[in-house]
Amino acid sequence: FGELDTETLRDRVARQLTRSRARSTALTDAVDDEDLIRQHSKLMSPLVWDYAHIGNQEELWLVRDVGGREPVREDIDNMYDAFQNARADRPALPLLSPTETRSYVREVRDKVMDVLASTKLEGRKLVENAFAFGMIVQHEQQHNETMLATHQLRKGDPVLHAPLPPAPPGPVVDKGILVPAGPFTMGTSVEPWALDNERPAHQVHVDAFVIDKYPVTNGMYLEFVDAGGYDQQQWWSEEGWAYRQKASLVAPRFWVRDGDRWLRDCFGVVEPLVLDEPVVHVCYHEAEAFAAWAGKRLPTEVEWEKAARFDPATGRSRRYPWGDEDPGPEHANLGQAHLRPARIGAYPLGESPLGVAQLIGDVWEWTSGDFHPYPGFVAFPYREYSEVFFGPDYRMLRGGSFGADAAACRGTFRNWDYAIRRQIFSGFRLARDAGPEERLLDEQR
Ligand code: AVJ
Ligand code: FE
Repeated sequence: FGELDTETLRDRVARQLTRSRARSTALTDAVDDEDLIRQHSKLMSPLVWDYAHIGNQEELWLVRDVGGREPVREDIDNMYDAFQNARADRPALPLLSPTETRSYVREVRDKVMDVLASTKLEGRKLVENAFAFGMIVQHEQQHNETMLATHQLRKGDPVLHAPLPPAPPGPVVDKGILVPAGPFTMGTSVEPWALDNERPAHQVHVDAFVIDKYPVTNGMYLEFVDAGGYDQQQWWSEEGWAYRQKASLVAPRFWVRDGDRWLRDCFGVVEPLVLDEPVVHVCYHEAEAFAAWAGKRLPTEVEWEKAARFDPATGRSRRYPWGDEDPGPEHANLGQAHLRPARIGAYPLGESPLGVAQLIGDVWEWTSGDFHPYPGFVAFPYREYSEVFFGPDYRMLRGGSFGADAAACRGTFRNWDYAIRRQIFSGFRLARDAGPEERLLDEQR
C-alpha cells in the first residue's frame, strides 16, 4: 500500500466494496425468488446461499474481527460455513429467504461502511486491516464468478445480457513462442492484495519451452472431437479415461448436438460455435487429452507465469503481461463486461513482452501440477483459505476468465479446482519443450 495515503486507500476500498455489491445485486436480482432458492446443479449452491454467505463472511471478518462489533446473526454462521455444508446439501438447510438475505447483507454492509470510516488504516494496523477489506472484496467477486457459473446452468429464458467482446483488429496468426531458459521470479512479496498462496516471491529456474500465443479455440477443439478424440483412449490419462467413461463425455460442457454439427448454449442462447473463440467448459482431463492428441502438453504453473510476467529486457517479473498498470478494458476481457471469451487476437494491448496474448481474462487456463505452497509459505489470515487444499486433489488454473473481476485476478493469482470440473469458465493453452535447434537459438541470443 506504500504510496497511498489513508484517505485514498479508504476511498478505494469503499469503491471496490460498492462495485462488488453492484455485481452481486445484479446477479441475484436477475431471477425471481423461486430461481434464487432452486439448486440448478448438484455442483452449485442455490444463488441465495452464495449471497448470504458473502454477507456472513463479511460479518465475520469485518464487522466482528476488524470492527470488534457485536455479531449481527451469530445463529446463521454454521449454515453459511462452506466447510460445514457441502454444496449438494445446501438447498436442504433452513436458509434465509431472498428477502431476509437482502436485508441481512444490507445490514452487514451498513456496519462495514461505518467500520471502514472509523478504522485505523495506518501504522501497525494498516496492512492487517486493509488486507481484510481487500480480501472481502475478492471473496465477493469470486462468489460472483461462481454465481455466474450457476446462471450458465440454469434453465429457462436468458436473463443476462452484455455487449459482445471486441473483435480482433487485424489478421490473426497463432504461433508457438519460445520462452528463454533461465531464472524467473515467481509469486510476489509486494502485491498488497495477493493472497497467501501467491507469496512469497521466489526464484525458479525454467528450461526453455514453447507456449502458444493464444488459448485453444473452439475450431481447434472441434477437430479433436471430429477426429474421434473422445473415443481414443490413447490420448487420455488413466484417471481421465475413467472419468470420460463414467460421465459419458463427448464434447465440452454446454456444446449441443444439432444433426451433424455442434452448437453452444451460452447463458440460455443456443448458437453456432464461434470457431476463433477460446474453448470453455472443459475439464483438466479433456485439456490433457487434447494436448496429447495435438502432440503437445499443458504448461506447468511456473511456465504459464513466466510466459505472462517475464520481461526479457530487464529480467524482472511484471504485475501483468502488459506491464504494471491495473487491467483496463483495452488489456483483457474481465469483470463480466462481456459474457463470453473474446475471439483470439482481440487484445493486442494485453500481450506479454514475449508476445503471448490473452493470458489474463477470457478463460481460466488449466496448468499441469497440483496445489503446493511456495517455499516460505505462511498461511494468512486463516489456514482455511489455501492451506487445507494443498495436496494432489486439485489442479491449478491461471489467468482469470471473462467472469472474474480484476480485483480477484493478477499475474500471480492461483485458482484451483478438481480435475473433473467443467461448469467453471475453464479453457487452456498448449506448450511443449523447446527442441534442440530452439535451445541453440536461445543460447545464442
Ligand atoms: C479460489 C475459487 C477455489 O470458490 O472455492 C470462495 C474461492 N474461497 N470462498 C472457491 C473461495 C472461499 C475458492 N476458489
Ligand atoms: Fe466463500
